[in-house]
Amino acid sequence: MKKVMVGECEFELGGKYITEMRDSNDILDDTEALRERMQEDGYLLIRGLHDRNEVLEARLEGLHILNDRGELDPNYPVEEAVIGAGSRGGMYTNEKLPKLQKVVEGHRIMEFFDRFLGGESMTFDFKWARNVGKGESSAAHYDIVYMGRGTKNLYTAWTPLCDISYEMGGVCVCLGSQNLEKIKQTYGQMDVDRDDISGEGFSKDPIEMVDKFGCKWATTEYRAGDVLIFGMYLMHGSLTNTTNQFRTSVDTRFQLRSEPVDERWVGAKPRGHYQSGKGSMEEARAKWGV
Ligand SMILES: O=C(O)CCC(=O)C(=O)O
Repeated sequence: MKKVMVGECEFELGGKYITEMRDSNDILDDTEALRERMQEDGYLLIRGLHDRNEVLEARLEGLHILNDRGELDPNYPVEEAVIGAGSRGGMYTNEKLPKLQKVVEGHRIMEFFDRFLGGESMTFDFKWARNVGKGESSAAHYDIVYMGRGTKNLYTAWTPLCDISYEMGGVCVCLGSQNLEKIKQTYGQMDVDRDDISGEGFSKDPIEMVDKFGCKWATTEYRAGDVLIFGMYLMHGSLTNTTNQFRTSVDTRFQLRSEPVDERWVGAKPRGHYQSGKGSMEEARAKWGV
């Protein structure tokens, strides 16, 4: 059986802790069915929504920046994104990435959201373009705690910028976590800046999401062109990158233009987070009783 790493834990895919996601390409033209699927599964995986070549070009645009910074191993072609000695990867924040913008603000995704949301959609100007290094993963979290000052009818689109194997570690979601009312009413009301609590996530222990909260993880291998869409109250994280190559991906946000917007993430120079996140999540969870 295939083994996958979530954080520090190794699980059998198809076992008690983690299963394979399903895609929604069969219902892609049926907007009502997509909305129902989102309610039911908490996510929509759409294969090949983007033009694969445009996605790969967008990735290369970013990799050249990493290469100029000396973060790639010079013994390999830039496209292989082999991690250089001592390199930490991280996110692009101020760089201009027109090819990336062309994908993540392109007509395919905007039209999808216009239809799915039932009105003119918009996307935050800030894009979370990530280069995830060896041994790294994202801990379980809701997105609402980072971007919840506008409408709650907000969606994340997570876009792999290359083919992402289980070993390279794409996003995994926690099935049923969109219905964990107590967590939504406590952790889900938090704002990392207002409350100055650590933004590192709700839980670094993938086992507790299953054994304590009754959810099951789901993931897949992604291909450049795919997109994974989910709402603000779906607990998610990522598998661990166990390869020597950067896992390149970008996450972006979409909402109706007519609804309130979280001002931290829009404008020519989005303000972003402004607190250091000193407060402990463990203490906050003990107080909330979750
Ligand atoms: O790419 C990752 O590891 C995390 C992405 C994420 O948390 C998100 O898209 O909201």
